[in-house]
Amino acid sequence: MPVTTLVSYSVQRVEVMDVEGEVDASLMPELSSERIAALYEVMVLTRVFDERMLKLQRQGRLGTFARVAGQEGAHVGAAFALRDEDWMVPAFREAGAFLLRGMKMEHFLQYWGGDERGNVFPEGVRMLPASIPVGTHMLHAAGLGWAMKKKGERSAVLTVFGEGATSEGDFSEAMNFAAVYQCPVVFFCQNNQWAISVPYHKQSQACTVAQKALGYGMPGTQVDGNDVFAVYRAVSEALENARNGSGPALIEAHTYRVTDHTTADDARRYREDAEVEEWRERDPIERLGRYMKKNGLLDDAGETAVHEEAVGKVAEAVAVFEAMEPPPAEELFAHVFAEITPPLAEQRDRLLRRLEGGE
Ligand SMILES: Cc1ncc(C[n+]2csc(CCOP(=O)(O)OP(=O)(O)O)c2C)c(N)n1
Repeated sequence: MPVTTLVSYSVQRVEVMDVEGEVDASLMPELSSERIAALYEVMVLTRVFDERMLKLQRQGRLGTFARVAGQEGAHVGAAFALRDEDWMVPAFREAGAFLLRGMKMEHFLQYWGGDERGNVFPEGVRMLPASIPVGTHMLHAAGLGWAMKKKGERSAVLTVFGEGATSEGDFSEAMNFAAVYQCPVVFFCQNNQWAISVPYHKQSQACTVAQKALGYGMPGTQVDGNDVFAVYRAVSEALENARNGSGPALIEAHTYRVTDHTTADDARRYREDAEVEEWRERDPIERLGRYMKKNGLLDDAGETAVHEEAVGKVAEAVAVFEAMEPPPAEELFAHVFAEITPPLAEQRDRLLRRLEGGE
């Protein structure tokens, strides 16, 4: 009886721009100077916003926040490839994509301040709210993609999640469904290598996330997630294939979370500073800045101006957020069940009585 190889696989990694900002011209995606400048501005705005969020939380002016510093090349680069008619289905570590897709910064602040009323997008923006439950939203993305296909829309869905989410059953169900029904969904994994304190090698025996695509019958590619051009190139291609009816794809952006998991975490307790420093050297914003300077798209004065403009925008949004009326106490109990359960109703009524001084 012969032994034959039924399937063999290889996983490709795409890199377009190195740490010094040198690009491989044959792989460089088509992007005008204006678009590159816009990309840079959103990435800087995201970084400035992220740093401000930490300070606000430390000063007791904000509930919590899942920081994104170091991951701007990945999620901003991916969202930048979307068209207005595409949907984005995010997790919770994509601040730059929320801003890029049109969520008002003051509403984003309101949301992380614990007020659900901040969870609003301008009319017509095709984006679902943040998904704090890890991985559940990938199923929503598959369903959205299926609906779009049935309606004959020529658009696609981009869903973003961490590598930890690929250990959830929801990932498997969503990937399988999307592949079987050839839904126009791009599964975009920000592999930042840590799921809170669990490193990737304890999370999975697969040496890449990208290779997981093989088992579902869809293409899987890894990109340097700190190289915004590689991310943009891979996601644009995958979205276009999806819009054209070629089905779903998985893209793994190999990146790193250089900050704590959230403002409630202290990453120094479970990982080495040297590892973090190594990744700081690969900073996606500095890398893009180097490319732009080498190509006459940015100078020192321009760099300062972009930074200052971002600081101004964030300060304005913080002022609007802090002038907002706090939510009514009963809001705490809304938005979980369509019809409130009796125990929750009892808790709500007790809280309201206490606040009125009756208990
Ligand atoms: C279903 C579910 N289980 C556990 C948690 C607690 N939790 C929040 S974030 C997180 C780690 C997620 O890691 P990953 O998917 O890699 O995303 P990252 O936080 O690194 O962006 C966990 C376990 C949760 N929010 N939801």
